[in-house]
Amino acid sequence: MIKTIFSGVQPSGNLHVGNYFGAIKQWVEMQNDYQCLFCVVDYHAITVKQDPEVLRRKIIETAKIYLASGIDPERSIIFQQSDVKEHTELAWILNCVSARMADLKKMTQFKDKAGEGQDNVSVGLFAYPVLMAADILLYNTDVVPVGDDQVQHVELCRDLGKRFNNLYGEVFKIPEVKIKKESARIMGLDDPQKKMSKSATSEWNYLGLTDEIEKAKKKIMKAVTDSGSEIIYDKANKPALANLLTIYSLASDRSIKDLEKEFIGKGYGDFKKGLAETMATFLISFQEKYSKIKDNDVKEILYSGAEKARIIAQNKIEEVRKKIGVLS
Ligand code: ATP
Ligand code: LTN
Repeated sequence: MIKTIFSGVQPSGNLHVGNYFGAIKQWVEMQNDYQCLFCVVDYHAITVKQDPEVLRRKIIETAKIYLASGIDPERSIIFQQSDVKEHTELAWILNCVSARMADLKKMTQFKDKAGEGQDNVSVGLFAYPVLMAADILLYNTDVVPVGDDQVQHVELCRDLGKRFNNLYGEVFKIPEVKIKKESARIMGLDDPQKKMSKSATSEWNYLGLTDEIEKAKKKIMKAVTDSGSEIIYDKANKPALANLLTIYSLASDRSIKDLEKEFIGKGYGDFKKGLAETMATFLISFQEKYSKIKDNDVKEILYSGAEKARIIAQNKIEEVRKKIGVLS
């Protein structure tokens, strides 16, 4: 039987090459072999403050990025999370019957995002991994392709699913996580110790997929580098260069070894110029596809995606409701 994959991106901030190489690119490659659901997870985005107008815009932009990347709505289901109410319904049920405070307190993303002010962030930010578990469990998902910052959340999803099954019998399929080793964690251009992130405080942290080309080149030229001048991949001693080499290799489809050879005897300046040109070519081609997609077409795709997703989700939630005793 054909296996199912489920994944999603939050419509917050500007999607960057980390999102693309870490997550979306592998979705595109998996479309031939799996039944795919790709969600724009807007109810995850509201765990932190959002401007309603900007959020509306970002939902469309995120779906456009899926399409421009090569997600095919004829083969894959693309939809908006808030359009399928079963996600929040199942999240509530899991909050009550499966999730424990102690599980959620361990989540490193929560600790990072909440920082010192844990008492003042929304309850939603704390409970966010339970909503993510609901997203995944509703669709009998086999595989969840994500970047490595989400691995802990998928593991929690597995635990919540198993705990429910132990209490009520086999209702949920327990999914596997899938990461692409070489691109699972792209680091920030301004700080190679932190992952590239769309909610970064500085725009010099990320290379946005819709960044203006000259700006993107400037970001590369300004990216921090390490001491020394040799172009070699050495993650421990040259983390900034290792990250730039990774991005170069992914954007050009060339091996890191090959790039090291090309830059023997050359310095960071030449290397960055090469990367800036390669990135420009990549972004121009991406943005050409992106700009051709019309908002109204995106809205229709999301609408019909939600109709398809809802059928699967409704079946699962009925089963769950029966098990816990709220459906006669
Ligand atoms: P935010 O900073 O708002 O949390 P984000 O940049 O981490 O956003 P998400 O929407 O949380 O992006 O992530 C979407 C997908 O992209 C997830 O699968 C995530 O693991 C992946 N991803 C995010 N950042 C990176 C990165 N720097 N490298 C590789 N994959 C990433
Ligand atoms: N939490 C994820 C986005 C997300 C997701 C999901 C990913 C929400 N639901 C289900 C995979 C499967 C993030 O912030 N990157």
